Amino acid sequence: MEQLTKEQFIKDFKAQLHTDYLVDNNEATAEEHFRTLGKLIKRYVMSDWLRRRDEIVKEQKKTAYYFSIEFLPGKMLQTNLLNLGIYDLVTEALADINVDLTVLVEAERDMALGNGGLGRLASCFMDSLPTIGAPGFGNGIRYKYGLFKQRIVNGYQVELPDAWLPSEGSVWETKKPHSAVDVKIYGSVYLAPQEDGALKPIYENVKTLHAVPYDVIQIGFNNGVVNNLRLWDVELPEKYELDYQTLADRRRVEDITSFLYPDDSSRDGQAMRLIQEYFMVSAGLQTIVASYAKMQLPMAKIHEKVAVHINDTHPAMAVPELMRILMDDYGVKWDDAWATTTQVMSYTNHTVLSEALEKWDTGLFKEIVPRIHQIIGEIDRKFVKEWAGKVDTGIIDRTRIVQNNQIHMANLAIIGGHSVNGVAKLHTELLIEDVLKEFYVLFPEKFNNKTNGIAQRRWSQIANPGMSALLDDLIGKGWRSNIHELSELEELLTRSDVQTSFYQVKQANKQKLADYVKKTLDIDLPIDAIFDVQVKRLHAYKRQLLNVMHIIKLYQDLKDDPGLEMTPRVFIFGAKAAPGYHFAKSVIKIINELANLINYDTSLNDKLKVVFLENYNVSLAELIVPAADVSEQISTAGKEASGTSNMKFMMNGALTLATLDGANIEIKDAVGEDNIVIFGMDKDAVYAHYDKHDYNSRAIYDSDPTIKRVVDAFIDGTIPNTHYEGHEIWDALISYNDEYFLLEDFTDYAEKQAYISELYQDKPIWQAKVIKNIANSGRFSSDDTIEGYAKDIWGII
Ligand code: OX2
Repeated sequence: MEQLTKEQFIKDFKAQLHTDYLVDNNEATAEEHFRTLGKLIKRYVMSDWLRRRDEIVKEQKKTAYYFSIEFLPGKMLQTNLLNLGIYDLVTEALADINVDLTVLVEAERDMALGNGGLGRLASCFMDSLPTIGAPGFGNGIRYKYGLFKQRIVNGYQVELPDAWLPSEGSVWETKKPHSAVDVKIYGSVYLAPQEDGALKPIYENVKTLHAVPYDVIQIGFNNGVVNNLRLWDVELPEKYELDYQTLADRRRVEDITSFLYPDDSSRDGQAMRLIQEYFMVSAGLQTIVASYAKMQLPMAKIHEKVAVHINDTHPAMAVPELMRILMDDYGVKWDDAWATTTQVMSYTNHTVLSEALEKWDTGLFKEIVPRIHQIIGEIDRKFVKEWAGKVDTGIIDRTRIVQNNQIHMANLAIIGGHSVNGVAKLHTELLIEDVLKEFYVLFPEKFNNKTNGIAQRRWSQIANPGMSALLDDLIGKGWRSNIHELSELEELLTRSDVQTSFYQVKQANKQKLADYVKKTLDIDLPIDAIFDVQVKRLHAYKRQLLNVMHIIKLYQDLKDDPGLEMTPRVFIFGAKAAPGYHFAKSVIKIINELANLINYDTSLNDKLKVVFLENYNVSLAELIVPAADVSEQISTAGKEASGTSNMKFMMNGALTLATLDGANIEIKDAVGEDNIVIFGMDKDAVYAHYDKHDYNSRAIYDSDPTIKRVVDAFIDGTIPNTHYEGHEIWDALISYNDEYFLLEDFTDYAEKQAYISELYQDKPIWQAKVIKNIANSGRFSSDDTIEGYAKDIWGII
């Protein structure tokens, strides 16, 4: 953008306010101020945005498209100001006219079109792609309702719709009706032989959806590059309005882009989900192929200009859809279409949990996307034929796409692409050795690792301005554009004035969080306590329950001996449970009731506090992460693919308490064993139990009185109002043999927690570790991660 002055900005701001709202600055609401600023930002970047588009077309740059059913940007205002390089100017200019930027920030609603790590990673990549100057665009769905809003009522999670989208639309998006495309679903299709011997698909009774794109600006950091996140919305096509005569028919269409993850416990819900996936994939690919076609290059060489990334299995239909478009719309022969499709596509796996590897009923495919069903059948048939006689038939049976009338989406993505990556070293190893090992036999060359990263600007400069200012003082401002300069802190680890400064920043951040907790929950948090934080989705494998068990132990210890010397602790949780995930909801109830029990027990003398923060989301994370002393990353080894909050905490100077799982291992490698606290079984120990079937939680329970007492607290009335949930948990741990090995890891976990308490007392040692963590966090930048994707997988830079 052009050089901007404060005066010019104020002029622009006031004029925009007049134009849009007919109000003067001092009359406008925070919401009006926010939207006005958003619009101005868009105006300022418009020429960069257009230039970017033209340059890609003119120079015929190879472009990557990141297809993801989730994007979780949170708020965009601060990131956009920062990346444009006008954050300070705008803050000051607004202050000059009595407008407080922080109030505007509050007025923006979180864009939560994702559940957790997977969607947040996609958004970190959307920030990093323009920042490294790479032509990489997002492709997803413009859900009207994002991830549900969580309220806690009587300790229980209640889910409310998240109506994030204002009626006038998001300020960051631009609707592009002229770029709309039609997507066909349902009906039937048969192949009619043509004179030249080719087969032409003839469709009957299809329903047509109108896919309208909304382009959301993605601004690179201080480099004038603006990329695009394209989100698709559904509309009723006027041309086909007779297909949708009743209100119910129309509603059903509108619902396609209403919710992120519609409830898929019914067949209807599953149909909706499948339509969402196809809708996004088809609309995206039709557009991409059409713009490639304009280049007038051979269609069978589309991989030279286009890369499509399948983020988790949801967009895996990109493989047959690209085949369909190339063959049916552009007349490319199967073999040529297949050769180019497999070079266009690449896939990231985000989990080893088998329940998350999507499988679809073939009947549903046949009904909703009949042509795609046919093409998948043919890909599958050819796959089996190609490998017959070359490898064990068992391998073919287990890797093929269609098995027992189910379509395996991961298999489709792997067979139909040229790259499969895991998201941390251990995760990729596990894919190769275990989860996808038979694919590794077939296609070893496809496998590679890309350890996750985070958009460091958001998690340092925006979320932690206090720390950022301190870093400027200590090592200069270079780290703001080159995060690796943080390593210069290595030389300052033991300087006591530096340690004190970092400590003061942390205390101020803790105070800010404490104020929020006071305001929202009316609980007083002592900021000299250790702030011990576990924020992430609630899932059994993430073991929030292990954390709970340790809190129960501390509570019991303090009740036994109220005079017990103990570093005061504040345990902070934030977690949403999937609406249908019963066990996870019971854990939330237990945490809340335990918090009530502990927080109001004056005999504990403020040594222990527990808070469950409602509605954990990106904005809340920006408040919580900078305030943490301890980062809990305690999943059963081998289960957490990577984790990304672990990186955010580290960057903000929290000490990681972790199992050797996911990216925790790489954090350990980065900071050294002395600067992270590791406990529990490693992946080999966990797998040894799987192999030998020798785990016996009841034996541990029977032989260890401390553990027995903790576990019994779930059912002996210690925690009020949890009769039902307590029994459910007790049963999971004892009757059903503790699937995630909490009991086995408990003793070590509690010991390491005691060690942390001691360590915290020794400020110079603690602070040196804090600074060491910050100093080494640069390696988890998503700029670097995405550079790996851009070079190795997509070949776009
Ligand atoms: C998450 C993984 O659980 C997490 O470990 C990882 O850091 C994140 O993806 C980004 O890669 N849904 N969410 C995930 O996997 C799936 C499936």
